[in-house]
Amino acid sequence: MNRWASRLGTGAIVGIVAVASSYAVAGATPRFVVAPINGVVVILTPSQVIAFAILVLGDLGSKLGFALAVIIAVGLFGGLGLLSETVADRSLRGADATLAAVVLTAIVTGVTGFLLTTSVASGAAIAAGAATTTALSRRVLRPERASPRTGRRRFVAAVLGTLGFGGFALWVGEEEGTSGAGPTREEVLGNSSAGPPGAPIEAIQSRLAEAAERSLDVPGMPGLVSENANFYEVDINSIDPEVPARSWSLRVTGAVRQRVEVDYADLTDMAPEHRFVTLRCVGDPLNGQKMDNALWTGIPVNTLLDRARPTGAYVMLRAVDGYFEEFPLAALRGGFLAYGMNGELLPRGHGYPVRALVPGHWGEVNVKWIDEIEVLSEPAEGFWEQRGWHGTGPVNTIAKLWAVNRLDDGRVQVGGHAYAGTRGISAVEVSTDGGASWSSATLSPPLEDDDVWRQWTHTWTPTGQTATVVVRAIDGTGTVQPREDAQPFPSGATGWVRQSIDLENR
Ligand SMILES: Nc1nc2c(c(=O)[nH]1)N[C@H]1C(S)=C(S)[C@@H](COP(=O)(O)O)O[C@H]1N2
Ligand SMILES: [Mo]
Repeated sequence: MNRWASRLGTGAIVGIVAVASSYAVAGATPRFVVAPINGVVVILTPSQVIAFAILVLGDLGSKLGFALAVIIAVGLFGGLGLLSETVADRSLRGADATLAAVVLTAIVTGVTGFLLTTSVASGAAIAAGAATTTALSRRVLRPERASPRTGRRRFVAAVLGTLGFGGFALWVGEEEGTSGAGPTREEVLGNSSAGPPGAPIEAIQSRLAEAAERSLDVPGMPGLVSENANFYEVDINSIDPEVPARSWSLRVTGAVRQRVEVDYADLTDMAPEHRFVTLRCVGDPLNGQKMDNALWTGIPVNTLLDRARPTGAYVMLRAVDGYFEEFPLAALRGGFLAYGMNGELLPRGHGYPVRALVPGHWGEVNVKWIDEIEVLSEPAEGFWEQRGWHGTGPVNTIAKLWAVNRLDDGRVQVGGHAYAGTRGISAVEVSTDGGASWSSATLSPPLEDDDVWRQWTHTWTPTGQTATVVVRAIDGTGTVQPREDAQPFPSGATGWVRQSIDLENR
């Protein structure tokens, strides 16, 4: 093996071990050194690339960004390790040079890791991983001390050792990153301000039971309430911020007569409300799955707005992860600040400790980890609008086709969910002949909230060997779901979901 290949190989191994060590102590938290680098990648990625990634690669887009961040991190720490070695070897000889290389590597990589993550544990783990690897590599990998054969064998051993360590770090890191100590679910959702102790949790349970009862029983079709673990997630960063409830606060700033600030205890001490709210991402493909519904616990945003007395007509919601979205104040008026989700504390991935819910609007303005409501006198652009999206307005009307079943009696059953924000769903129509004729689907009984989806189902006896099913929803104002097809970018997908069913093989 020549000298350069050996050096690059050593650098790569030092980098991998450093990054893996950080993961072992930090897990998928902002203390993992890839997280801040991923944040910079997200900010610097040109909007065309983001649009391409989302449109062409779907979810893969953010995974590619994350993979790029991992590569940058490995390159950074590997490069720092090599640099340290080079400096040491230029100034000293023999054992002194090795000692200097190890110490210098520890200091340089450790300090860099700490500066990136502001975590002593992560910085120390990086230093330890990089320095140990450097020490080992100088004993084991030096080409001048080995014959080509043993050199190759040692290199394979080093690679296997690195992979083994990486696997170990992944396994250890899995355990990290669960929300730290804060008020418990019982303390928060079971607070007694709205009645006897435990009353709010009972109110949640009865509303969830009511929704389960109203769900249509169609095999393969999700119910009216999405489980927290299955609720879709869209984030600008691959690693969610970790925001302790005890240090969280929300400020109302900008064009207001009175600045307002509330902390977690203030918010959760107010009389809670429980609302079903459906969310859908503007990037959701026509028949995609980025649409879900949950029972949220929180307080109306108006409680804070009324205290602040805004003088401007726009708001910019800002969050701990650097995300920001702007839209008319009027849309936020009926909004909600949620800290509970389906009877659990709001999960970290959905905005713990507190998120905004804006009735009838695309998911993107439902800002998670929210820490500021800035009232503006002039309109401005949010994170996604700066990247070409138009996702701050009300949702498009959509009927999904999520289940196709062949019943024992030969009939065909189709079903799905329909959503039109606060306009509501008044009907869903189904065609089984490609749009020539239409019938009304059966709808699930409505949930008693303003911004919720409904389920629909339709069963018929087929005649031919294929059937082309088309579905369209009619919103609460009587408007039929627009027929023209459009991609999600920039204003949300439009068109009617159409699916050809091969009846012979069903
Ligand atoms: N702070 C913050 N809030 C955010 C986002 C984000 O990346 N950061 N993503 C938005 C987008 S695009 C959508 S569709 C919804 C998704 O909410 P969910 O992940 O709880 O489903 O959150 C919105 N709120
Ligand atoms: Mo979104």
